[in-house]
Amino acid sequence: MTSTFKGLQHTAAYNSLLKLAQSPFDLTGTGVLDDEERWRRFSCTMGDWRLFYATERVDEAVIDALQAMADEQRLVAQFAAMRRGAVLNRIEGFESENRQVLHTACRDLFSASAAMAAASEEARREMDKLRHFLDELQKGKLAGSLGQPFDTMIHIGIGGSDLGPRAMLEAMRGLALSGRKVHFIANVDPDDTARVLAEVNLATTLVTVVSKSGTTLETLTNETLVRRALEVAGLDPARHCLAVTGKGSPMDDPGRYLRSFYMFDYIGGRYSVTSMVGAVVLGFFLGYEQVVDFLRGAAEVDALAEEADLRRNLPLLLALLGIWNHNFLGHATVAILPYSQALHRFPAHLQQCDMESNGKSVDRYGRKVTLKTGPIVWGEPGTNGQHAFYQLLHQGTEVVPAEFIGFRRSQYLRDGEVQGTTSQQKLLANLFAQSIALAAGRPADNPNRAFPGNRPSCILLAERATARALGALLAIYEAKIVFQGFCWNVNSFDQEGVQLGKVLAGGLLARIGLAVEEGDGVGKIFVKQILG
Ligand code: G6Q
Repeated sequence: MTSTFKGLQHTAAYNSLLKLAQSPFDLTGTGVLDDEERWRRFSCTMGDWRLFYATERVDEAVIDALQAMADEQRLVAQFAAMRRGAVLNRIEGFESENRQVLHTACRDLFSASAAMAAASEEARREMDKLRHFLDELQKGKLAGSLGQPFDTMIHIGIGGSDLGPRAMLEAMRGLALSGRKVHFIANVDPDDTARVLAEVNLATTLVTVVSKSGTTLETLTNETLVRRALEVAGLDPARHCLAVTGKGSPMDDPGRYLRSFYMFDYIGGRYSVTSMVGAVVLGFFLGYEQVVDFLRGAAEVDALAEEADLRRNLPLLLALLGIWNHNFLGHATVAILPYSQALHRFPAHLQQCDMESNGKSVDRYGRKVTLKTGPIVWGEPGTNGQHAFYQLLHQGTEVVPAEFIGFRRSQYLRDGEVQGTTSQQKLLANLFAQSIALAAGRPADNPNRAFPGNRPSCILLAERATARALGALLAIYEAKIVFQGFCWNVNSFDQEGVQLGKVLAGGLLARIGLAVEEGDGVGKIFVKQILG
């Protein structure tokens, strides 16, 4: 079989990198981290964001070899082809989704010539519908079925239809329109719905049901529960519910909804934040202009990620530093550590986006991979994490590469000096000190108080958590994940493991009814032992 794409182990640079990994750069050396030139050289700016990677175990030779690997694998060319509509969601020679990958088109609305004009045109149409809808809301032209204006939104969706929109909405709470409230329901646990219903006034609530497939058990169940609650409250669900779904899905039934918005089969769920999946709830909460800024930030990164020079392409750099840590230095996980309360759900979004994309064992030709693919991604906001799992980061036997994320200024711009410093200064001092301490370590005669150092990390820094900076951050990570998938030569855009979960639960539920009468093995155990 002739393979257009090759995994990194088939590149000439792979062997150079293996050799370099035998004696990686020593960060514990005297003066290494005081060297301003090292900090300047190992940093990269893209739009609102600056990446500092002086605290990674790299030198110029490693970066040169990573560049050679990127060139050999044509990583940037593949990214550019993705933006222009190449059918990359496929496994060659086997049945697969066989689709284009065009989440970038959702935000390619700002340049004169979009990379994929037809898809951007569809995105533009949905954005126009959204603007019109938000305008009507703002002007009080839309009201609930008892005539009261809407001030609350319940967003129902799960997985890609929940995590990204929720992470980004949480990240922008400080920018919300006054008086607007948003709640999320994802879990099929009835307590998730009950908790939200107990908190809202349904007469002033819009319910956005988000499901690309329009068939997801959790979402349809929660929609039904909320519709029933609306009816019990004497309200007409068709005047309170909005749909965001795929064209032609079972939910594409405009008569049942006040408005229907669409996303398209070339947008994967976990990459759908900048489609209507995220835009409707963000628009309600923040207003249309902030959504435009958010998309603009993402679009800027998408265009800049076509830069071939690794040292000037931030997401590519982040991706290849990750490959260096994972495949060459052998670290199994990566911690995402935002020193920002606004980003408290961002690690959860990346868990999905990264692990669902690159948690794969066969390559794009269906062959078993021979190298480790996606790492385990986890994290929590600092400084909270410092009082919890950082013990393991500093002294555990598992070395965990860390990606710190921070902002120079707070989002609310409300801060106060306590004991001579502001909270923002304390927050950033902690971020910086942790990165340095992990890298430099600290020798001590008492082995229990010694810190080995040489634990790699990098820092992503922006001025403030604005809509544009957050759109850019989202796109940086989406592109990082895509570049890594290209590097491992896996299809980062399907999710058979998730599909399996959907089928498994459905199958078991269908058997409950039959279980007792027909003596069905697993069904019977479930009914007797689990349901009780
Ligand atoms: C994302 C996955 C998955 C999906 C959910 C919800 O990439 O495909 O997390 O988003 O299973 O699917 P629906 O949007 O179709 O309800």
